[in-house]
Amino acid sequence: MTTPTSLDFTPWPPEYAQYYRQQGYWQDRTLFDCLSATAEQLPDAIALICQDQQYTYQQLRHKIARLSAGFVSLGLKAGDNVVLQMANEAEFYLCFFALTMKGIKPVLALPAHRHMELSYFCQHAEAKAYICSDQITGFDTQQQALQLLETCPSLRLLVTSGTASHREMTPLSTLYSDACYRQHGQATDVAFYQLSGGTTGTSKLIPRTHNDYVYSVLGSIEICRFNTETNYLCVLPAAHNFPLSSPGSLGVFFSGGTVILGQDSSPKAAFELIERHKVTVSALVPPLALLWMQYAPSASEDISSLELVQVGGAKFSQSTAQQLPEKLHCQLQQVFGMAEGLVNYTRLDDPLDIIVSTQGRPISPDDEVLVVNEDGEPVPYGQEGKLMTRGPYTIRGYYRAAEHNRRSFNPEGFYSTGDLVKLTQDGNLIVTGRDKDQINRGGEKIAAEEVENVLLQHPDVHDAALIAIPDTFLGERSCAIVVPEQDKTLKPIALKQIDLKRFLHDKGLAEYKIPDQIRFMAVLPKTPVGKINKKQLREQFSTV
Ligand code: AMP
Ligand code: DBH
Repeated sequence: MTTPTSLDFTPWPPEYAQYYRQQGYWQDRTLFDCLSATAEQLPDAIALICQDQQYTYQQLRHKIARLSAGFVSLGLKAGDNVVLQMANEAEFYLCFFALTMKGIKPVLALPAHRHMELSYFCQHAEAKAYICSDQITGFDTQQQALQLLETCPSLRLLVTSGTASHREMTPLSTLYSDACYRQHGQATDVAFYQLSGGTTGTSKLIPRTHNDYVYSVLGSIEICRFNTETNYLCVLPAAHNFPLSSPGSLGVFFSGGTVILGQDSSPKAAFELIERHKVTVSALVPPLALLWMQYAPSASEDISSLELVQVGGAKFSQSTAQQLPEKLHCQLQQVFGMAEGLVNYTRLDDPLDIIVSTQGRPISPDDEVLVVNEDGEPVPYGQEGKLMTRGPYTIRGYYRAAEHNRRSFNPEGFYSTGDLVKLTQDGNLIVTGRDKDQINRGGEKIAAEEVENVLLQHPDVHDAALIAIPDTFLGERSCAIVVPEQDKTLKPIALKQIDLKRFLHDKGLAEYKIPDQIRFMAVLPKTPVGKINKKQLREQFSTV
């Protein structure tokens, strides 16, 4: 077998592709085909509600076809990459489908990303356009766009969903042309890029094909029983893999329900939407679930329409999971997924103890799951090991990351998730820990190395390590241990937490990656082979 080195996209080996097709997982339908199928069956059903806007399926499809023609008239074409950064607004879905139907591949940046992340995405993907929202609180995306234009030579176009405040910006509203339903590319092609939480210096781009993504959504619809009666409230960032595809908004669009897009995830705002639109299901990260549960007993809103709350993105503690059904008067589903592919669900008819104590089992009978020890050998049921996986919707390689791919995928194509799990006899997974150098801050992933590298750029920082500290609300928060440089008298330079945080902020690092705490040390402890001993640091700092 040859290991891909410079390929942008590592395809599944032909025998796997053939098998996945034979099994009916890959149906050779594009994302837009699936939306169109619903629009044909239920043209007048409400697809999307966002603030005072509302679209039927027919309207949504038509608007997408008009926008896609506009993107093409701007000179974008099949094979081009763009960076898409949107708040929770209808335009996100319009752009997502309009681009992917023409073979233009968006990198799905999150609203929290800032210059450091965005410029990396633009450069790494040689993006032709930055398409942004005007509604990201506290962030001037148009100013950001101009900065990107200066630093990213490939960028030619800047598009905003708002009113253009600079002549370099094109308003999205001017792009709607005569509807063009013609698609470019095939279902086997990469449709867009998701982002990994990352473990190394930068987050990785995850190429998802129409075929594999559509299957992950259709499989999820069946498990979560989404149908025409589903009213799904999306309050997590719409582009994130969980609310987009598990089954998420795409699951709704492919099954004929209604997406209610919320801008404010706080319980009061969300409960108002639940009451007004008779929401039946929503997806939350654990800290948000906790907030909703705390608010519910005193809520004046009627949330009795809620049937199912999905919780995922980070470990949901068993004791909190136990309380969710009675606090929110609905069913709980745990979701353990990753933008690279594999998604696990507890099933709706599982006994309550499975739902509260496990993170569920894979979508597909052909998701291959291995739990292995240090030597790569499978461990017995119930024993902790590293989770590796391969399957019909799990990528075989990141985009343009040959070296990283050699570490993250074994020669048989299994992806090393970096999660430590136990597999129960009945096939459910329990997440027990992690062997990747990452902090999971309430579902937001932070690659320790990325933050350390930026800290090291400070002239007075000699060494730095980012570690996870247990946190009752977030699950984990981040703590940077910093070794200051010495002055001429060999005394450590006095550094202030606030100045270092500002430094990281000014470097353009996303806010959620800025350490919650910073502690100082004269020297970092090392392991016998000379690596920073993070285990020791975690033990030392976990109680402060
Ligand atoms: P990413 O690769 O950035 O999409 O993040 C996926 C990672 O989030 C997984 O590999 C896990 O580490 C973590 N994760 C997602 N869902 C859960 C869950 N329900 N319980 C524990 N960890 C989770
Ligand atoms: O954390 C994740 O990335 C995640 C969680 C739940 C995910 O990608 C998913 C479901 O699809």
